[in-house]
Amino acid sequence: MITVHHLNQSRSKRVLWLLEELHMPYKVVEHQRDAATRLAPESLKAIHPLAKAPIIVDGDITLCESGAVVEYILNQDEQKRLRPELTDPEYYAYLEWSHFAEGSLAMPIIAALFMNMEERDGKQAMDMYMKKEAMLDFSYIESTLAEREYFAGKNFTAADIMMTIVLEFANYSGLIKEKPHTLAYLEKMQARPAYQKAASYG
Ligand SMILES: N[C@@H](CCC(=O)N[C@@H](CS)C(=O)NCC(=O)O)C(=O)O
Repeated sequence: MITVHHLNQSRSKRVLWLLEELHMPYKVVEHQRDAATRLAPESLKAIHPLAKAPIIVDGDITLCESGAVVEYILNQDEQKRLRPELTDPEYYAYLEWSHFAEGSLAMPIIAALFMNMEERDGKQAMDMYMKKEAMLDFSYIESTLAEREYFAGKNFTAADIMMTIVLEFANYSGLIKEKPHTLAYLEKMQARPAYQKAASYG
């Protein structure tokens, strides 16, 4: 059985959510962020040298990096759900959005969370970069969600699980407040029972 090392308010919600959607059995070990630094505790370092959530352990395999963990779990699913087949026209949209979530979108969003904690004059290189990235990324997301129900197309896939968590971080920083399709999509994802079960871990 898969053991999920879950850090509160973190990307490990993706893994719990996916396991809930697939009705796969799992065990959760909870780790709490340091209240002052928000960093992961030493207990996570004992599981994997990177000490970043999510981490799963399944027999001899210990795996971190949420995108890799999601693919690992999808590979275990005999019914092959939540990832379009290679021959499905939705496959490459699935692939692009799954990678976009961590490869492109996470960096400016996490940077925004930290920048909001500082006094800034709005003229530094990072502020310029953030302005450009935020406009580009969230306009692309908004126009995609204006014309399709889910990121890959007509069907809910694991790409939605990858994207929703970073969109939640973005919403927290006020980055999508003028994006009605993105906000409606976020609400729809958060209403899914499997999401709610995952969110109940904190
Ligand atoms: N790209 C990695 C990011 C992992 C990551 O940064 N996780 C955060 C939680 S969302 C973490 O463990 N932070 C605690 C720390 O860095 O001490 C992934 O998708 O798994």
